[in-house]
This record gives sequence, C-alpha cells and structure tokens, in this order.
Amino acid sequence: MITASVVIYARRDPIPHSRESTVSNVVFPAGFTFGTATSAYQIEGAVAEDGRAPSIWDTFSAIPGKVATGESGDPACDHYHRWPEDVALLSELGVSAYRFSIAWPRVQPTGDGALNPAGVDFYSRLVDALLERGITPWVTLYHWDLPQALQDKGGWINRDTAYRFAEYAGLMAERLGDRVRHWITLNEPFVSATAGYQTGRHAPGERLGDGAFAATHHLLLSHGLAVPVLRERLGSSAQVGITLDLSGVVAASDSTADQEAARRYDAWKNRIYTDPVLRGEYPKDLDEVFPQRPDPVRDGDLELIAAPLDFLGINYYTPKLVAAGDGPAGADVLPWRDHPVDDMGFADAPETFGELLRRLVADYPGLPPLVITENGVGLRSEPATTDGPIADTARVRYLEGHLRTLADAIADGIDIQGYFCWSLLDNFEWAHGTAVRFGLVHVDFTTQRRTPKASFAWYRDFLRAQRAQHADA
Ligand code: IFM
Repeated sequence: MITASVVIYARRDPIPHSRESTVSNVVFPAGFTFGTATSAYQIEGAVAEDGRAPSIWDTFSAIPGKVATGESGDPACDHYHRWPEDVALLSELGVSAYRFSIAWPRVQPTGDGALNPAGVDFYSRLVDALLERGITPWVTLYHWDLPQALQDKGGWINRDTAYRFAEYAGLMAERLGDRVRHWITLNEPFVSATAGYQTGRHAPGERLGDGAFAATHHLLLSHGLAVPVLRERLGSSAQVGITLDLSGVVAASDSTADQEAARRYDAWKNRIYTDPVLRGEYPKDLDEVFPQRPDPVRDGDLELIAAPLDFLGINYYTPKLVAAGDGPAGADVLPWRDHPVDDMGFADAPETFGELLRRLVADYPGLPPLVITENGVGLRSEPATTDGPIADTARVRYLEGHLRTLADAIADGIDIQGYFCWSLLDNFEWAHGTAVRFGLVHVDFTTQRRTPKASFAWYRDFLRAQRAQHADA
C-alpha cells in the first residue's frame, strides 16, 4: 500500500473558481522574494561566440522536425548582446531577484577541465549589473543545455557526467560565489530525464524506455555530489537548493484502472524526485513505473542525494488529469476539464497548486522552506508582432489566482519564501520554438524589439503595492 504522495486520487467535481479573487489587498511577509526567471538556452543566442561549444540543444534543434517551428535557440532573444536592456526591464519591473541559468557549454565548453574566461565574464558582468540595481541573482547551474561533448560520452546515462557536473558547479562557485548567494543545482530533472531519454521529445532525443531511469538517477546524483562542493566553496551563508517541477495529479474517473494510473503517474512525475531528495529513498512503486530499469544506484548515492537543502524550488504550472493508457507509467494525460487558458493545455486552476503545497507538507516532515522558482502561463494565441502592450488578461488572471493561493498557503503556516514568475521574456520554448509565449515582455523575434505586456504592468504595480504596504507598516 503506497500512502505517501502528492496526488489527488479522488475524482473531483469541477473546482470552484472565484473570478473576483484579487491579491491587491494581500500583504506577503516582509523579505519575501519576488522575482522573474529565464534560462540560458531559451534567451541568450550567440551559440558560437566567445568560445561557447555546442550543447545537446544545438544538435537536437538542427534535426528537421524536432522543433515545431524549425527554430533553434539562436538567436532566441539575443540576450547575450542585449542583456543591459533586459536588466533595465527587470529594474523597471521592480523585482527583488532574478533567476537565470548558466550555459554549461559557454563556461566549460567540453564539460571538463578549465573554464572559458570569456564565457564566465558574461555572467560576471550580468551579476554585477543586477547587484548595482539592487536585484539579487539566483543562479541555476543546469537548465537542460548539456555540453554535446558529454553527450558524446553517453550524457546523463553515463555516471561520470554527475562527477563532471559537480566539478563545474565548484568552479562556478569559485568564480561567482563572492557575489551570488543563491544556487540551484538542477532545473526540472524530470524533464531532462524523461523528455530527453525516455520519450525523446527533448534533446538529446533518446528513446530508451526504462533505460531512462539511469538518466534520472545520475541527474539526482549530480545534485547530491554538487551540494557539498557548493557548501565547501561558498561557506555558510550560501543558499543551496534544487528545482523540481511538480504537478497535482487527478484520476480521470473512480475506476480502479484510472486510480492506479494516477498513482503510477504521480510516482513517475513527482515522487521519483521528491522521495530521494527529501527522504533518501526511491518510491516503493518504482518497480511498476520502470519495471525493466537498469540499476545505476550504488551504495551511498541516496545519502548524497538527500543532503539537507536550504530551500526546495518548485515549478508549478498546471494539474494533470490522468487515465489508464499506453503512455509512460501506463498513464495518459487528458485535457484538463475546467478553465483551460488556451489550446496549450494549461489550466487556470490555482486550487490544485494549494493542494500540492499542502500535500508536500503532509508527506515530507522536515520539508525545507519552499521557493516557487517558476509559475506562469504559455499562450499560443499571442501575436508575433505588436504596436503596443498586449492585453494578456488570461495571464494576469492566472498569476493573480496563483499568488492568492500562495498567500493563503503562507497564512496557513507553510514556509514559502519566494516566487519567480516564468518568464521575463517571450523566449525559445524548446520543442515548440517561439510559437508559445510565456513572457511578461513581448519579444518580436524579427526585430528583437521588447514590449512590456499588460501582465508586466500588473506585476510591477503589485510589487509596488507590496513595498508600499511594508513601508506603511
Ligand atoms: O520554458 C519552460 C522552462 O524551461 C522550464 N519550465 C517550464 C517552462 C514552460 O514550459
């Protein structure tokens, strides 16, 4: 009998959804971090400049048909050249923090050996510019852009990649640790492992079936190896965490088949990551999810993976409605029933976010403080060009609802310390190319013109109101 989970097994009636909800009168705790987030491959471009070597995403997106629009991450938002403009936008937005990732192949082109000074300088300048404007940098070390040279040796299927990652993490801590206190090892290892090595939807495009579990384990191991290295190089004031993408899971019906599928999907999507990181063990139903898996787990690995964290990063977007089927873990994800935002499959269902947070607290005693490291909505319907601010009211409503839910969770005593909206800019949305837009700022990918959307103004005003309420207190 599996008891621990963050899943909602029961079939539910449509979730009541208050359209009147507003966060304008909610005061988050003093010192709460409000930010926005991006990742290197999705915004930087300049993939062949200043010594950067190819990543798995350069290789993958060059294969016809892998990215729906035929694009790659070059130039994306050309942030490598336009970063001063983007830092100015962050400043205008009024965020207290900015989460960005380091492109491993820019700073250590082959994933081994000495750093590339030109690549490191780029991030060093960015960090300085943020600090000058009073914006705290939060660095993610791995957001999916593995050096191709490491993939040529097996990528995350090869245990050695985990050791290479810990070495890279230590080198970056040496270079930026005098100014950066907040470090995230991995972004969404679930996506790296399953989309990259099980379903093949993402780079490197492998379809290894249950063999993908080796990638899962080596990603988690890389995190476990990097944590003590970061602590040793950064000292006691460092804040070190990992970011997991977690979903509320709802069974599509009361049938035993759908209930069991929801449980397996929850293991595959959530618990294969939360259980090792927070408890030092894989879930008991792992055999059902990866029955033919290799066994890459060695003595001592799980102790490393469960090293205490300063925070757990959570990326939350949309709940999953799950039925028995032919997909991974014997489960299929159906379209969410209520409040679809558009045809991208996102649901504006903030209550499921609150349920997820509460279940985490219930299932994992000693849970570290939580930071929402991504939350936002992707829209296919936004235009490629614009003459003025786009009225993205669906995004504003989504953000409002999720922030309200967060405030309620904090009021209930859940230790949540930060929130990062995904994303500052429309960007390269992986296999969707630039066809799906997540930004608070519209990017015209032909001219690279940036135009803040209505959601930018809304978030800016919300942040101003938070500051004013604290100033008055
Ligand atoms: O764009 C991605 C990001 O890279 C990781 N989290 C989910 C986002 C939206 O799909």
